[in-house]
This record gives sequence, C-alpha cells and structure tokens, in this order.
Amino acid sequence: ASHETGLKDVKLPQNFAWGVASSAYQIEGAAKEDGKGPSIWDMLSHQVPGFVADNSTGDVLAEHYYLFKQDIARLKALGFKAFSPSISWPRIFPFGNGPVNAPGVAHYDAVITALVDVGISPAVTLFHWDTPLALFHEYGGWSNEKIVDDFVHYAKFIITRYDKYVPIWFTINEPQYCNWQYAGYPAEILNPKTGKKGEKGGIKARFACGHYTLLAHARVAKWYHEEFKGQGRITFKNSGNYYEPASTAAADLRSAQRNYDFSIGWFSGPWTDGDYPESLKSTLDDVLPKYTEEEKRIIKGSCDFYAIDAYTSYTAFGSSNDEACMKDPKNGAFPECAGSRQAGNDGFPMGPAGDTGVDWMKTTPGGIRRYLRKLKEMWPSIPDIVVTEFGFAEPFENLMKTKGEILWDLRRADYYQGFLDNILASIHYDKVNVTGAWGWAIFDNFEWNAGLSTRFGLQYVNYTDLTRTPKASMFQFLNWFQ
Ligand code: PNW
Repeated sequence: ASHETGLKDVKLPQNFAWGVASSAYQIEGAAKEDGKGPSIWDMLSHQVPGFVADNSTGDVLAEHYYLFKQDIARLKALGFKAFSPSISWPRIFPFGNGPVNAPGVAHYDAVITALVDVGISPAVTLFHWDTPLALFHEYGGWSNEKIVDDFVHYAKFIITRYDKYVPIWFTINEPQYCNWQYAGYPAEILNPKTGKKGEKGGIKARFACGHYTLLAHARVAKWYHEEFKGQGRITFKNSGNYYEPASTAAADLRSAQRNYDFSIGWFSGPWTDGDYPESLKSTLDDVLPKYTEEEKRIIKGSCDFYAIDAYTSYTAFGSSNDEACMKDPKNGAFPECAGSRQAGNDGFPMGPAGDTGVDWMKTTPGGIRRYLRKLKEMWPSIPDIVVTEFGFAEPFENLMKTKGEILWDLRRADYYQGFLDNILASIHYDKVNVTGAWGWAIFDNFEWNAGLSTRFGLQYVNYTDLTRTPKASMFQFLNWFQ
C-alpha cells in the first residue's frame, strides 16, 4: 500500500506485472558444469587482473543452478506471482552456434517447470551480457553483424520451446552498455586476432554493437509476431537514468537532451521514429552504421512495450566546451559531450541520506515519476512502460542483524516504498501507462566489475554456507503490493 498522501486508496491496474529479477551469470555459478561453454565474463573475470574489483568470478556464486528449486519455493512462500530470470546462451549453445547442449536445455526445462508448477509466471531475458566466448574470438562478438544470425537462431530455439509458459520476453538486456560488456576489448586484454595488448574495441565497436543488438532484437520480434505468432509480448530492456536540467539555460537543456540521446534515445529512436536521433547521426558521422530501409521497417514498432531499467537521477549541465567536444573525437567526453552529476539535495527529491554501495547513484525515488512523464513526452507512440529494474546496494555495514532471521536495510526499504509510491503517482496523477515494476535483485549476486561485495539483493547471500536471508526491503517491497 502506498504511503503517498492522497494515494492510500488508489489501486494499481489489474494485471500490473511485478516481481524480482536476476540474470544467469550473476547468480547461477556452475560456470563449467554440464557442458556450458565459456562466456566473455568467464574470460574477463579470470584473465584480466583487477577487472573485477574483488577478483571474484562467476564460477561459484549463490549456486542458483543447483538451488533453483528452493529459491523458487521461497518466492512462492513469500507471495511472488512472477520472476524474471535470464537464460545462459552458452549453456544452450556452448560455442554460440553449432550443436545444442542437451544438459543445458534440460536445466532450463526444469527451471520453467518448477516455476509453472507453483504458479509463478516467468518473464525471461534471452541475453544478459554473457556472450559466448567462442563468438567473441571468432568474429568479435556483438561488434560483428554475424552475431545477428547466431542470436536469432538461439532466440528461436528458446522461444519455440517455452513460449506457452512465458508471457513476457526480453531479447537483450541494456544494449546501452555496448562495448566491453558485449564486444569491446578492454585495454588489458589481448586482442585474440592480433595478439596485441592494449587494443580497445573503442567507439566503432560500441556503436556497431548497438547497431547489431537492436537489429538482432528486431529480427527476433518480427519472427515472433509474424511467423511464430507468439502468445506473449516481446521487447528489450533499456538502461538509462533521469536527467534534470540544472537550469532553463539552453546549454543545460541541450545537455539533458544529449544525455538522453546517447543513452535511451540511441535505441528508442529507431523503434519509435524509425532512425537514430539526429544528434547521434551528426556527431558520429561514419562511426554510426546505417540501417537499410528494410531494416528500419523491421525495427520500427518491434517492441510491444517500453522496458526501462531506471535506478537514479542526475542533474544535467552544459558548458562552453560542448560545441568543441562534439567536433573532436579525441575529446575524453566524446561523443556524449554533455555534463551531468548525481542529483543533489537542492530542491530535488532525495531519498534519505546514505550510501548506495555504488558510485553511480544516490537514492532519488522522486525522480522516477518525472522520468516516466519525460519518457511519455519524448516518445508519445510507446504503448506502455515497465520499470524492469530498480534497487540499490545498501552496504553491509548499514544492515542491523536480528537473530539472523532478517536483515534491516532500512534505507533501501524506504527507497522501495518511495519508488513504488512514485510509480503509482505517475499512473494516477500523470496518466502514464505503467504496467509493471521489477525489483533488482532476487538476492545478492555477482555485480560485474564490482564483484561480490556490492549487494543489490533483496535477500542476503552467505557465500560460505549459501543461505539466503531476507532483508527488510524484501518485505517492504512485498507489502507494498498487498
Ligand atoms: C544493471 N548505471 O546494470 C544490470 O542489468 C544488472 O545486471 C546489474 O546488476 C544492475 O543493473 C545493478 O548494477 C546497470 O550506471 C549498471 O546507471 C549501471 C547503471 C544502470 C544499470
């Protein structure tokens, strides 16, 4: 129930989709079991010293691969009706393409069955950053158009098998992080083709990757809609935060707009308006690949709804250097060329003071309402919006422990309350069609470069005995929907 004044008796729309989310590489562990092929994250975490802050890897994690039945039973007991996992591409196709790995398929058969048996509805992500390493070595992963066919092949296999159980499909998680998460060569890594150190995929790989992720998504969606005639809805997950212009000065407004263009606009323009935002085209010139007319047609309208992972808010400001930056690819801020800082306290809605455990966010639950309104304003053609991830990593020191049964992460409990209140206010007062909200994450997980000590979970994971302990925010989240 909402605490927001005036909203106590306001109800969410029927069929509002809500639950907790996760991703395969971040929780499964069992990275070398049952015929799974390596993904780029197995390589990055093992072979690049310091790439992951605490040098942890995905080899042994919460072991959801083995403990999924108890994890699902817990979700059921807590009262969840939906869960959003991702499927590991290299478990299904160890080499990215080629032979199917039967034990990998059997595993996800068992997971889907376990969910369906207890009446928990799966919202499944097909790709959450675990690119099969073989494809990275073969042709540079997502920076090469060849990956489109390989992804489509994998996606068709999974969707054909599970569509009757899966009402929501996410093809790709957050293509905004194109580059090292998908395709690029972090500076420390040997380029497998040339054997040289220090070669970055750089800006070309970044925008090629973006280009092919969206194309791959669109090809799957077209097949899903027209040929396969799937029963569910399909989209991809955007990542992007809210930008409040620091003032009404033209430079600040332009900065906010450029921040949007280069985050969510990069992928939202093509499927709503039919092409990349003008600012991307004029700044990036021939670094930005071009879609053919046929591709534009396939991409436009390829999303059944708008999915946004929206964690926090920034204040956007322009500077007198922006014009020069936009013309000079050697500039460090190129191509965004737009300033921003984490939203401060000055008149901006803030959650309680406190560390969020990551350096890229403060708790700004009020920002989500402004952001949803802004999304609707920028792309009026989007049918409805789902907030597919939100949360933060309350540091362990902030947790008060009571008899080991529940951990009191009070700041995050407050953040969840405020965030959900603001989504409800957005629906009720601003008439934004928000149809779902997913908390990140089901439990603590491998937080990519930040490793294991950054804990986004609504349950605490003890990595020694693998117990999961609910945090207060888990109950706050659940109670909100009662
Ligand atoms: C998402 N930002 O990444 C990912 O989808 C998850 O896998 C991850 O665990 C989660 O959010 C928490 O980080 C993001 O800088 C990374 O705004 C960075 C940002 C947003 C999302």
